Amino acid sequence: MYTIDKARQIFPDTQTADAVPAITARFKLLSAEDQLALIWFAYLEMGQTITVAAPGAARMALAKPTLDEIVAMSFDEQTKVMCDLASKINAPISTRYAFWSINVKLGFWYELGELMRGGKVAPIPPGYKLSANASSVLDAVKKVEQGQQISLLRNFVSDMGFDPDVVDDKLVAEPIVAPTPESEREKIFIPGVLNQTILSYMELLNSNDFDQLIELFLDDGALQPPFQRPIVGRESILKFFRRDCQNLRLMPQGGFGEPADSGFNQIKVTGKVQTPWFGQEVGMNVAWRFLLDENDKIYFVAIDLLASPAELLKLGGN
Ligand code: ECH
Repeated sequence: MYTIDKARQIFPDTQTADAVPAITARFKLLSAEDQLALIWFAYLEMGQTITVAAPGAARMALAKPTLDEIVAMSFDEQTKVMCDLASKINAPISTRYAFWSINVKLGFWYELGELMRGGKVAPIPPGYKLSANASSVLDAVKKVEQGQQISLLRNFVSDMGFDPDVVDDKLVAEPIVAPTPESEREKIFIPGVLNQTILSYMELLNSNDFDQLIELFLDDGALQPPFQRPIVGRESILKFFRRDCQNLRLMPQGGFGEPADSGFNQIKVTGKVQTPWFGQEVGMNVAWRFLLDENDKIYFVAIDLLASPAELLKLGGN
């Protein structure tokens, strides 16, 4: 029989982008000032090649009152709010922030960045000099590929705020979009993969049809997002889909399957994923490692950010 822990080990030769957790860990050791300045410099540099899509009004509505509050403050107070967020200090805005879904957090910082540019919010002090450690972390960020860079920024933003043990049900997330009508859904073909569960998984996620998507999972199934622990059980996975997975574009390119223990099947798919934040400008190289039971229900799926594009080709037979 499989356990989630054993399932996590399928396709062990998949090389994930371990630069991302390594750089994230080094980032966490920096001072709040250095963290904010580093992100600012990294963001400016990335802005030369890619543009963030401005978040929609629905997402911004949740952060708007807080942004208005910040704009009304003095520069010193604004700087303190940002430093409190980075140092995860127990302060009103830091606590509020902890309850926002990742996309609300990103939208909040997107807008602060615009306000900093426009002179309405305190900038990073002109001429700010990063510590030696911080510039070495910044160099590391600049060296990895774009999909890994945006994953790093997302990690930095998601770790901020004072987290008094956030309860899932109290999380504040943007409204749920309607699933794409059946007639407008795009059919998925994956060379090497005929399994209908896998094809449906991709089509349903691309259509924001989370209610159908969750039906593909076993009750005690699990989903492991990149660099995270598995989310276990249908209820938790569905919450995650609704909260964090709207408007993704999965573009599988190839895959293969093979029988596993106890009548299960393991299937590995590789391809690209686009986030609504960057659209076609950034295609992240990912692998999906599926473990299906004898009725083709998903017991486990891991989504990995790959170390390099070469990993896309590491499919059966080598
Ligand atoms: C400024 C300076 C002060 C401090 C800060 C600033 C602002 C920073 C800003 C940063 C914006 C960053 C953004 C990053 C977005 C990253 C998105 C990513 C998405 C990855 C998604 C994946 C999906 C995978 C999945 C698949 C499945 O099959 C199942 C579901 C799931 C500059 C002011 C902070 C504004 C916008 C990396 C890989 C494929 C697991 C979700």
